[in-house]
Amino acid sequence: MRFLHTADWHIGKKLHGYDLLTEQEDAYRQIKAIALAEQVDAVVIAGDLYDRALPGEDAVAVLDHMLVDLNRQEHLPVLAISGNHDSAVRLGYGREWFASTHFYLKTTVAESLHPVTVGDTQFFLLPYFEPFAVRQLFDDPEIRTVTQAMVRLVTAMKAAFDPAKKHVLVAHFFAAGSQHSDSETLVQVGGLNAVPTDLLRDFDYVALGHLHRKEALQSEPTMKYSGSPLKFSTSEADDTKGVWLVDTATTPVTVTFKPLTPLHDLVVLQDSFDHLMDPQQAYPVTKEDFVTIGLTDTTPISNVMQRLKTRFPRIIELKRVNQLTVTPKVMTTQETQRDPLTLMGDFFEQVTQHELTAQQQAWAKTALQAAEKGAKK
Ligand SMILES: [Mn+2]
Repeated sequence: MRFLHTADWHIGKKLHGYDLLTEQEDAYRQIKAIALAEQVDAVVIAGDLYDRALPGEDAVAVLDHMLVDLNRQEHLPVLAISGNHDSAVRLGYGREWFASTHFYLKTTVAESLHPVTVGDTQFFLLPYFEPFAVRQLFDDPEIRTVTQAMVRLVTAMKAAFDPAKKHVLVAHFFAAGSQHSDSETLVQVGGLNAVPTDLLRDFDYVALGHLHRKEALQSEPTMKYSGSPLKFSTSEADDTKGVWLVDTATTPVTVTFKPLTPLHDLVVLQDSFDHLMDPQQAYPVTKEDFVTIGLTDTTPISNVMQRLKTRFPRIIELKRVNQLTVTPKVMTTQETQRDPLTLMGDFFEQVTQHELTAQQQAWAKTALQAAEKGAKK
């Protein structure tokens, strides 16, 4: 059989305040088009369907429409799990009815032990979990870490392996050795929560969600993060987002990447303020693209964000790339006793690498005089 592996849709997510529903709907249409063109037998969504445990009404309507379209209109089996951003209880509502149309949505660890079979493959659908859930399931107080929990879960899953079938694990966790990006919730990755990939060797493929870059886990050709369909942070600006197609007919399984084209891209521009504002300068962005700007200027610029937004309306981040790191110079007692205007001029020069202009000197003088007058009162 052939299936499509995607994850981390995060429906309802905002990018630095900008709504992404339009972009998410566009990405969904592309995913569906790939699923239909490639004649997949199932679509796997490895968690984080929503961005929040309590998604907004618009997000609920959008995801509902996507799932109805995929499963009821196109009759594609859908295999999904809850991620750490989803509420297992809220997302899991109705899942027993959904199964009647081959929409398998698993939100508890107990359900992961009963595989769903599609064609020649058994799918073990393991939602995001905390160790206590597995401790309760096996009634074993010794289970304290995610790794201990996985050892028990994998043993139980293997007991359900049909040797005539291929075996796929769908899960939402941090696999040891993976790299994270800025859009993932950091408390959930790394350290004690990392699952060693050695534990997962008996699966023919591991369809992971949680990390947002498909390159997050490089060392294992049959254990993959699909990554998110959209770029969710500046650290993902150079990524190509997409989905994996997995063919189970071969051993090992055959994995192919299918890219998605962003409706509105996330682009990093690095340049001086004057260049960025110059209408003669062309940049590879549209008015609707999300832009992170790295300003090369070292001098202060007033209303910089407001002015840049007249040219790039959807700025998500503004950074100074040549920010000077100033080490205050040690002054002699004599130097500290110089007049305030000279001291201010020296300081300004240290910080900006520019001398005060005549106009700035005049302003400084007026301000100092006013301050002195105030102090004497
Ligand atoms: Mn996620």
